[in-house]
Amino acid sequence: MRVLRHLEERLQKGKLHMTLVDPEKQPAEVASDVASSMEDMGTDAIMVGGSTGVTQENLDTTVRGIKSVVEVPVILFPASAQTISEHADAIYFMSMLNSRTTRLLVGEQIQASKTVKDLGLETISMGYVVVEPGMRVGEVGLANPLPRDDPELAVKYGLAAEFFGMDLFYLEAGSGAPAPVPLEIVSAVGEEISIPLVVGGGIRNGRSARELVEAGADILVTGTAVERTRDLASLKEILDAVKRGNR
Ligand code: 1GP
Repeated sequence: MRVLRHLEERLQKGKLHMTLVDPEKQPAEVASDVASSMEDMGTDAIMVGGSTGVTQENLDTTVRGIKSVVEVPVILFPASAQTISEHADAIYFMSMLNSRTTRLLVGEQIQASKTVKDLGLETISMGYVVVEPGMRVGEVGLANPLPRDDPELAVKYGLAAEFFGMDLFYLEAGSGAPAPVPLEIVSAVGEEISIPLVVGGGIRNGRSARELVEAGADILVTGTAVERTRDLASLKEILDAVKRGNR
């Protein structure tokens, strides 16, 4: 089944969790173990990508390793057109809507388009907005980070993504952010847009996860909590908070 359709069907039943694995941060065997334990805990997809340090080799070996041990979809979360793996199930065809450079708005996507087609990768189009503090991705992406006290601007970005026909809208506080995207922003955007709202960056415990899904996030992404803690208890707490109330 196509990945987007699979995710949409699961979203009919409730909220989703995705695990972000950065190929630079650990060898492929470790990444595969992490992905496999996250699948056992109920994660709905594995995203593979990172802002820096992703090479064709570490990407391919990581994606292949993960694919060999999980059944959930493996989706590329690309930083540029340079590193795309044919072994993934799909790729986020994403635009950083608040980047100051046309390179991340549309330039990398133009460079990548023919390769993506030739590899037969499913594309899932996604509007991506970096929220303060933005961390590394905000810096390398030359973002004008969305102010944490401006839910109205966030809504405008979300609606623009929807009206462009994008499949998903992602609010990103940045990997390793000290706090997730503010709840006021999540609830304002969640109320206005009709495409699924993805929220990531700085989600470390069950309480944050629960508050974000209650505020209106449809899909939560965690990366650092997975890498850093390997603390099964807090990861389980996050998964349980996301899945609570799912049918
Ligand atoms: C990064 O939002 C994700 O794109 C994950 O962030 O590493 O802080 O969980 P964390």
